[in-house]
Amino acid sequence: MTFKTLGQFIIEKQADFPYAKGELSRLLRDIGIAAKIINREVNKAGLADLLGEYGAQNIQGEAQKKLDVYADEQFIEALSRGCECCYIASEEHENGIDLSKLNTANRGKYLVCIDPLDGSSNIDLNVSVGTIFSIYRRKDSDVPIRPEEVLQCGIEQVAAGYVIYGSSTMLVYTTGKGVNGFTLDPSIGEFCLSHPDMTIPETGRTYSVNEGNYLKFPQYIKQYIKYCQQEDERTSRPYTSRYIGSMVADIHRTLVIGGVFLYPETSNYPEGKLRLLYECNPMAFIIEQAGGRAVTGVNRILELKPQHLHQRIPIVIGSRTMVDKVCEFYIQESDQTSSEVSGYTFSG
Ligand code: AHM
Ligand code: MG
Repeated sequence: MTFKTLGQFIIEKQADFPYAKGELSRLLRDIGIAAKIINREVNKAGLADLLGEYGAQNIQGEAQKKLDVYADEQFIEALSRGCECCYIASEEHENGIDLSKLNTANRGKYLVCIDPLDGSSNIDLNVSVGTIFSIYRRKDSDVPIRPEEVLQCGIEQVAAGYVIYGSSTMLVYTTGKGVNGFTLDPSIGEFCLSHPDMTIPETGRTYSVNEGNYLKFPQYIKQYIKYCQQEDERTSRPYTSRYIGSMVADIHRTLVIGGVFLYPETSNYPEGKLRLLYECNPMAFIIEQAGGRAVTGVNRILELKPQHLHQRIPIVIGSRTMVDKVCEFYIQESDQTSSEVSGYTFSG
């Protein structure tokens, strides 16, 4: 049986973009290469002294793991080598990295936002972790880059994807024309097309939320969780609860079998925990492209105008009818509390 490799697939799809001269294809290929290198290290982390803390904190005040730092270095190196990307915003860095300052020949047309190793608190436990990336196009690549250029709305993403380092390693991405998944064949070291044209089921039977935070959730989330737990044959309730605590793994399951993933605002994280640029926008783009929906509670994530690099937001994402149901509870609560709205700035 012959499989199409990621490289072949990317080249075939290049023709879908009228402006494409191969840069985006090369950028996606570079990301694929970095993912393979990280996969190699994740697989042997226990043997190669790559587990545990690095001994520093990132901008979020979170302890960095050795693999967080390793993955971050690999992506920056891979993206710096080609000249397609001129600016990187990484979850691990306070400020964006202007690659045109490191290499004056770099006139790259693309900006990349990346969470190099998401869910890294799971890494020492041999639980799936992932990489999440998002690519934007510069408005004008002839003028020097300004850091604010990376604060584009999610609808402007030209590509987004994730890599899941799980029982097998997969790369799933979209360029706005559907979602395709590739599984790494370790015998040939290539990502091969295994999940063409992925679509998320219209509804599911799984809800995914850190229920340990239940008492800290807003009322509409508590009500939705109770709704999930109630018996109702017609809607296949009670739903099953599944939460890995690794966004990539939780979203991957949600994409494949349907369901809903929620990380709402809590009293510990009043704005939500997950980051708009590195986590929520790319996942929202993928899930919408697969036919699902992604909101903050009621507002579409892809239309939020980012305020700063490390902005966090609440997220409800997954099968359309399940997200719709959460929105119903949100609206009911807002009606009760005199239409209080979230205070985010929107593009439209
Ligand atoms: P990270 O980027 O520091 O790894 O944090 C993000 C992770 C997500 O993968 C996951 O969905 C979430 O944090 C889990 O948080 P919690 O442990 O609070 O449930
Ligand atoms: Mg993360």
